Amino acid sequence: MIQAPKNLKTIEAHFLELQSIHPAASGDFTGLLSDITFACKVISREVNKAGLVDIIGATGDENIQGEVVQKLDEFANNVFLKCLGTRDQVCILGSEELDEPLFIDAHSGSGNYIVVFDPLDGSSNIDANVSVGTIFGIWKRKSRLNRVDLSDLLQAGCQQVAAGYVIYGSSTMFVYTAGHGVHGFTLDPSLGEFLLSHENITTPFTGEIYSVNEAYEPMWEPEIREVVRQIKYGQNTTSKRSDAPTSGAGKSTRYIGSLVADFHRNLLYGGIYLYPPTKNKPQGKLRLMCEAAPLAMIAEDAGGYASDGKQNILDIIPTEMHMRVPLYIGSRGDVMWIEQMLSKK
Ligand code: P6P
Repeated sequence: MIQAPKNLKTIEAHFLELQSIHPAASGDFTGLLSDITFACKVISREVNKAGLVDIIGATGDENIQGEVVQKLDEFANNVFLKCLGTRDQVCILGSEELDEPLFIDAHSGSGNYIVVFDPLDGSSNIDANVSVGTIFGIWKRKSRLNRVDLSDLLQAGCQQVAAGYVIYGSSTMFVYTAGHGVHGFTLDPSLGEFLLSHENITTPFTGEIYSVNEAYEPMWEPEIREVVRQIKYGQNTTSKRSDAPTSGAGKSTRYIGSLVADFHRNLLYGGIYLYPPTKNKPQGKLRLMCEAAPLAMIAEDAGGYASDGKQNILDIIPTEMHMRVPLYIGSRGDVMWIEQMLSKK
């Protein structure tokens, strides 16, 4: 006898349910989310066959971050620009791959939404078949009375109306929040549909995992070294694991080198991802608008927290699109402990 599917809900059906909460909604927001979903399906298809066609490998170009642009980076960026750049809903697009923001149809300025995205984060791992991801944040323009300008782009993360990421891993999963819970959808390639698989994701208050590149330890400030030392060996009191190794505080280290993959695992299992400032990167490596702020909205809506070591990531007003910030993100208890430790200095 065939089992009836328990809860066969597509992501589009979920978007429409979300729209029904706002009776006055025009459908623009739903259309925008659907366009982003479609773009990520196209990217997923290419990422998952990258090993089969000559699309991997570097183009030899460099982006504003001085990182060698992988062909899939360019492809993913172009897919987003094609899927979102021709829509009435959007007035500004910002991409980790673009030196400057893209003002869409600056004359009519009809679009209500600003989308800032990292089209393919962790792309240096592509050739090794490691999970990579797309990250996006959506803001609304500040006023329809004025022409769209940079002030509509440079808004704090707490002003986001939605945020999400897609992880291209053993399966492709779309995780997003629009302020009504964090929900995960897994792509069924045979249907070409994202199906609801993780409703109302919440993250544990503390976790047993920490994710940081410890090779930079010599370049950290002393207080950061002490934080990581205590997570590993000392008085980090947030760990509750009964079988903690005698020399440790019970945390295990997991660092994939792909932010979306590390963040996603820690979101589900509990834990913390750290990218502290170093001597040669005094503001850290990660971008506020296309990485930290969207993931911070997701973390917070799932019960977690994100800090730059001093304040909530969501409260930081960007000074420019590619502004970088130190990032401590994940289980609320773990991140607040770090913020407390770093505020003592
Ligand atoms: P590092 C990838 O380049 C990325 O932006 C994140 O996905 C990842 O967590 C981090 O940088 C890795 O940086 O300096 O440890 O190689």
